[in-house]
Amino acid sequence: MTRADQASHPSPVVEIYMKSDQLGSKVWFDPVGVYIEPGQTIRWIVSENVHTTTAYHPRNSNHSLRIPPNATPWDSGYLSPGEDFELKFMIQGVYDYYCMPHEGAGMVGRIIVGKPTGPGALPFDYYEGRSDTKNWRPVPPAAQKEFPTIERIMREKVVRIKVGDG
Ligand SMILES: [Cu+2]
Repeated sequence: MTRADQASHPSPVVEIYMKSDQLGSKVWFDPVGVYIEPGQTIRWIVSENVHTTTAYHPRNSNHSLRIPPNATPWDSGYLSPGEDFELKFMIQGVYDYYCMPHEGAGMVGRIIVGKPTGPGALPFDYYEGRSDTKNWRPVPPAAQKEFPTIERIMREKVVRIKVGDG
């Protein structure tokens, strides 16, 4: 690959930091919303506290499906400061994920790979009333409101939560 080729291609790895304030009362993914192209890799890195990155998928403790149906769900397990977890995304769509200990505190994130399609693009209650999804756990209200909209991620490509302005 020539230097010019490299410059015209997106960076192969995009980093998302897993953050916490000193008291652990505020926890978040930074950035909270990211747009990438198929073939790019996300690397989650813990800055403070202990976190997971876990896909919204029934295989992860019956959480509702909010990644493309043919994509493989992930769960990093608990990660400590300095540890990281990497995943390469090949299938287009919206991927919603959470931090296991902090989902109720609203620590969630959204990745869009190419086209913003799939269950992650649907309302949070899209599956209600279906018999095969009876045991699915809904996204908690505190988490629902932390997801950046698809429109905003498509427009800005990288969306960060502002911390400290109340
Ligand atoms: Cu967390």
